[in-house]
Amino acid sequence: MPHLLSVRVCVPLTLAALSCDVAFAQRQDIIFIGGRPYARTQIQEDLSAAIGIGDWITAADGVCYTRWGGPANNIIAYQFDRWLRRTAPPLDVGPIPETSPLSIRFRYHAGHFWLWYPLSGMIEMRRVRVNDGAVYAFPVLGEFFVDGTIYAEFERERVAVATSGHSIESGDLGPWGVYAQVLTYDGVPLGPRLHMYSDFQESVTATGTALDADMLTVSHTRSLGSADRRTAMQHTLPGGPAGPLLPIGGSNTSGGVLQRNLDSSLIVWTRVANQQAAGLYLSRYTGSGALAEGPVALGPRYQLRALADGSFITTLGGSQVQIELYGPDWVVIGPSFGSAVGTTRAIQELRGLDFSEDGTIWVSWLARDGFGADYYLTAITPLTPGDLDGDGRLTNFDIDPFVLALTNREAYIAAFPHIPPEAIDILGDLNGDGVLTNFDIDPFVDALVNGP
Ligand SMILES: [Ca+2]
Ligand SMILES: [Ca+2]
Repeated sequence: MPHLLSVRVCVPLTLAALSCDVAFAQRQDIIFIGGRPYARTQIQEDLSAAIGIGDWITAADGVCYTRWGGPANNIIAYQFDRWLRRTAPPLDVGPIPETSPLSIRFRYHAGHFWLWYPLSGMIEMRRVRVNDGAVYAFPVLGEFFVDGTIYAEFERERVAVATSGHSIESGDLGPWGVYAQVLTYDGVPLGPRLHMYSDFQESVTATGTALDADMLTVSHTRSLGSADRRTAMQHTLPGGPAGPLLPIGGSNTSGGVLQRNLDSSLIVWTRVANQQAAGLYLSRYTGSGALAEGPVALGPRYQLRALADGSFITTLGGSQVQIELYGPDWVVIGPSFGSAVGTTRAIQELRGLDFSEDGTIWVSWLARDGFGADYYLTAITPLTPGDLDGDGRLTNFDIDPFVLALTNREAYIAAFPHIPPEAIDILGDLNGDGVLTNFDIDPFVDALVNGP
């Protein structure tokens, strides 16, 4: 059995020889969520041109990658900016692991794709980077593990990994348990692999992990017979020992740590075990594990993605893709909104969802009926006053586009074809009268110098 850590070299992989200049059928409109304007951009997959847009989404820094199983059994990643422009050719990021596709986790972080997954008898993690058109894969973790489950979280050049299953130590099957370890991005352990919890009935599964400067947190759910589950978290220093079990929720609760926030608080999700429709709950714990807020009942909600300030998006069920946005105070912002700018098929299904730090919401979804299905990717991008170059921030690079939009709107539209013309008066209106005029010049300069 190959051991990834024994191959510590960069492996150049071939670039997928697919063109990236095929125009997607694109639709765009402007929606308001809680009074704030967003551009909603939708593109449709073009299978006749042999180009997909992928399904699972990972987004950060205003960049979105989608993942698709390519024809040669490799994972193909597609890169888009916040206006759904393709900013790189399709990338072949390596073979699909021989495991359930549902168990492959995929994240874009710190300029790398990260993939982690259990295999038969192994757990593996690798990161993949693109440089001058060449693709390099770096192994991060490869450990013998039977029936493993793996979660990972990233923090300041470190990755925290929580696993459950049978560890294999020196060729011997260890006890079933939950384990945790902190590694560098190159896979160098920063401490021992910690044995967090054991259960000889094989009834405990890791459900999440979080890391900050000196605290590693692992959550897990135990099955106490057929009708009861208990969820708990444990804190530890990266060097151990594992802390006591801190119960999360009551009886028959499944759940886990979703993430650690900028203020070191922890967001934890729970639901009554095996009752998806009974609803999702969120709680906030202090860094030391005391319940600070919640559980807040969200009702029947399905996907959940949060930002480090505590704001999050979640999805409703039903025959249309509907999303809700909550602020850092966990108060819902406006009514729910859809991912579709337009489709001719009646039933919509969510495929992938993410939320990036610039506030953009990314959705891959399909629309189907008795005759077929169409695949779409939508970006719902906040419109920031003064951000005339559309990168999400007001900076000196917006001065020339602001002047252009003010003095020659036709030329601005030609220079920024990805920004909908209806957005110009939203982006350029700094004095709040709804249109871009000379009266916005002074407030624009003021916002540039002093902040919005
Ligand atoms: Ca800008
Ligand atoms: Ca104005």
